[in-house]
Amino acid sequence: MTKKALITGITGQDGSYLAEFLLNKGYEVHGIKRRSSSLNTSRIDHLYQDPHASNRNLFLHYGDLSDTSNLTRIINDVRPDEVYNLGAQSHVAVSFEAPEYTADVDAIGTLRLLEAIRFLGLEKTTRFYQASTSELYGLVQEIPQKETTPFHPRSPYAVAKLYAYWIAVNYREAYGMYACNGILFNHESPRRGETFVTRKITRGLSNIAQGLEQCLYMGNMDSLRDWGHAKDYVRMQWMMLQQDNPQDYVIATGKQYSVRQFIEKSAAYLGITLRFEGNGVDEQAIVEHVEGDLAPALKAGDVIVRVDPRYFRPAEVETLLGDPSKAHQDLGWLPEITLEEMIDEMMAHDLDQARRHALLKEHGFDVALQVES
Ligand code: NDP
Ligand code: GDR
Repeated sequence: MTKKALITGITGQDGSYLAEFLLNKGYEVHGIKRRSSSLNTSRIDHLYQDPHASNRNLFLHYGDLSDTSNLTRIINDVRPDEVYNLGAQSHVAVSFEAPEYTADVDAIGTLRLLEAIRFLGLEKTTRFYQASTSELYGLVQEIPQKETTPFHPRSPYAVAKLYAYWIAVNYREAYGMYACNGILFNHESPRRGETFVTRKITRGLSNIAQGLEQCLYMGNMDSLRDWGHAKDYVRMQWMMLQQDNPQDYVIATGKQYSVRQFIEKSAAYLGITLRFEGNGVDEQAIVEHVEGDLAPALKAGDVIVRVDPRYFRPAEVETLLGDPSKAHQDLGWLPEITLEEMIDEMMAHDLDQARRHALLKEHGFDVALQVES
């Protein structure tokens, strides 16, 4: 029998990689996408199947985590073997601006899904994965953080995710549901949203190298994170639902770098070395040396990164470092993609985009038409 999976957040970074992964495993994949005024499916367009084609195995349903009847109807129609709840207002800084919406979608949205599964009598057959987060640790109580480390959330996003974490545990204990939490540390890729710090850096530096922008404005560059690759992490999301008993797992690399180090490594891809001067709100990064031809717009002495306090958060999570030993011991999971490989992939992608824009800007569309003819 073909297994059916339902993914909330299929149009997001993780949802797109998970959909690919499950389709490769032979699953019938159903995804919930939101109605928006412009198209929001660019991450999964390569998976799109014509609704008229036979043998389809990818189906998209309009829906929203704030809409109980809609979620209940979709689950009733699909009757999924596995539900992956990846949908969320996932930006920590934005959650300070939209705390109530974040709580509705990230916390109560999770409850709505669990309740729909139970209400439809599927609690013994449908397995549930909850996208929990290292942000739960917030003001960290122990280094590195593992499954038993106490939580201290530091943002409306993290507090909403704390509710979601515990309601998944509660449905497991109260109703015997196969529900589990993946406590995932930051994971990135070329598909990462453009306003998260890693993508902001790889995209910003690529644009600056090609003369499309002058300077990258950053928040707290001392912040320390444990960054992995999204492809490695979605594999573990699936593995967590294939066990005899549901359990919660930390997924991380066990290595930590600062935002400043991420900038240095990304700049190195372009052949640029940087000198950081000042600290706090005065800090800036100055080009020391340019090698090769990947950054034609830059020369020594250019200031390409400055701190802008508007990106500081009302409460910051200064340091996160995960201990993924339980995932390794129980499931044999280890990350396969290194930070350097991931930065290379992100830089190659964003530099390619920047070059295209720079070429079009310089020569106009007419040149492209001439080449075509
Ligand atoms: P993204 O922000 O890339 O994707 C979020 C997805 O949720 C998008 O498909 C988005 O739709 C959808 N969504 C947002 N609001 C709603 C809503 N009201 N109803 C239905 N769907 C909605 O996140 P990631 O892929 O990076 O992360 C996936 C999950 O994992 C999230 O829950 C996130 O909080 C969590 N997480 C992420 C980590 C990371 O480092 N990436 C680490 C730990 C946890 P649209 O495309 O229309 O915006
Ligand atoms: P985070 O990711 O808040 O950890 O949440 P983000 O990339 O936004 O920030 C990481 C760290 O970098 C600092 N920072 C900046 N961040 C952004 N976005 N923009 C800046 O200009 C900037 N300058 C410095 C931040 O202050 C922070 O310390 C991500 C999301 O994917 C969550 O959904 C997920 O739960 C967690 O990772 C684990």
